[in-house]
Amino acid sequence: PKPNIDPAAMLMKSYACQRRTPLKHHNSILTDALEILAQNAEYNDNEGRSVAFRRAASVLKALPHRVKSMEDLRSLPCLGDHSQRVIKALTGIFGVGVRTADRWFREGLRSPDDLIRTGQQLNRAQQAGVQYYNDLQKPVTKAEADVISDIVEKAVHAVLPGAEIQLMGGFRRGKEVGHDVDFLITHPEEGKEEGLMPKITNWLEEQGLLLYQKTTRNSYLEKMDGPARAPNNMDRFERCFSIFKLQASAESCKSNSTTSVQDISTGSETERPRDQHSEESDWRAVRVDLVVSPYSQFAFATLGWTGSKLFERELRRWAGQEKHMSLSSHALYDSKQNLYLRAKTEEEIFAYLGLEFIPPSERNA
Ligand code: TTP
Ligand code: MN
Ligand code: MN
Ligand code: MN
Repeated sequence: PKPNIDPAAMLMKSYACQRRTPLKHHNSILTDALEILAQNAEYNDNEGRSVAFRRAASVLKALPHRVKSMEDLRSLPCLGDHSQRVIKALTGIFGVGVRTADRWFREGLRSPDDLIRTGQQLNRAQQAGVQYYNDLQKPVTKAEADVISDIVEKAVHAVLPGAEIQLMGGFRRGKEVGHDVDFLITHPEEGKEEGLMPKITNWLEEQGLLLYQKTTRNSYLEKMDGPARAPNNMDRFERCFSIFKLQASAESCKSNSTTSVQDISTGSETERPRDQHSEESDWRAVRVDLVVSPYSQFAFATLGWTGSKLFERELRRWAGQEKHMSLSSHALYDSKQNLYLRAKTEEEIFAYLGLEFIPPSERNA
């Protein structure tokens, strides 16, 4: 078949200073994703990669129409194989995996709006991902994480007094912003934590604080997940992927109300489909991960859920290659002695691994 030739793509100049790049353009879903990757590369001190992503995003901003097919991309300058693959994945939507994104892309869909317009069959997670797309793109601040911590603490203590709650992930490492808020929950009396998650989510739901949740049960069995099993990064704790409904603070409410509804609804550019949550509301959607761990695994779960992801990967690599041990968020197994090493604290795990203890704030690898 003859390739479709896109004249705008064919005419695209390769230097940004040769082109007109408007503020509002037609490919923001793709350019947002590319710019996040550019930022990541920047954090990892990979300037070449970062600039490559920014150039690719910039080309799409200058395109006078929405990208309609992978063919369109092929004739564009500055869009290498890698950027093309990234675009293909469209993974910026919560609940959308690479396979679904790929199918949608091949069907010509390019944005959450397209999904709504064409009446795609969406599962519950994807519906939430589309509905709260704008909110979920916005970073979560430490202040917001603190408000959510209070809510989670209240919920957990309402259904199980004596339970312990710990802020995990990026915020435990001292980050100022994150893409979500992570919590680890346990109870000093082993067994008390069993079946805790549905009670927590019920409580939150009754208070109208949950927009979406999907709970998976604990499926960890030491016998089966132990040394015989290939190391797996996914853990088997009872856990809940959720989206919280977070009321805006008094301060930001005030600044919202100074913008009149009329201002917002003029001009079709700023109008949002009804199915998407508006940015001018007095609440926002925030991704929250809740994990429940038995007390005996709490130290391993704490270490596993603090991150960063690279730090975790390197810990496991060190354990395997240098110590002949297998580390997961559940346990540490010593292959030479054929036994599980028990630990009550992260410090003990570092000691077993023959590593100097590194505090959470210095695990931002
Ligand atoms: P994330 O919340 O994905 O990452 P983060 O908190 O470091 O950064 P961000 O600000 O973007 O949210 O994951 C937190 C930690 O949890 C990470 O170290 C990996 C771990 N983790 C698991 O152990 N199992 C899992 O299934 C997932 C998704 C994460
Ligand atoms: Mn996180
Ligand atoms: Mn993340
Ligand atoms: Mn998370």
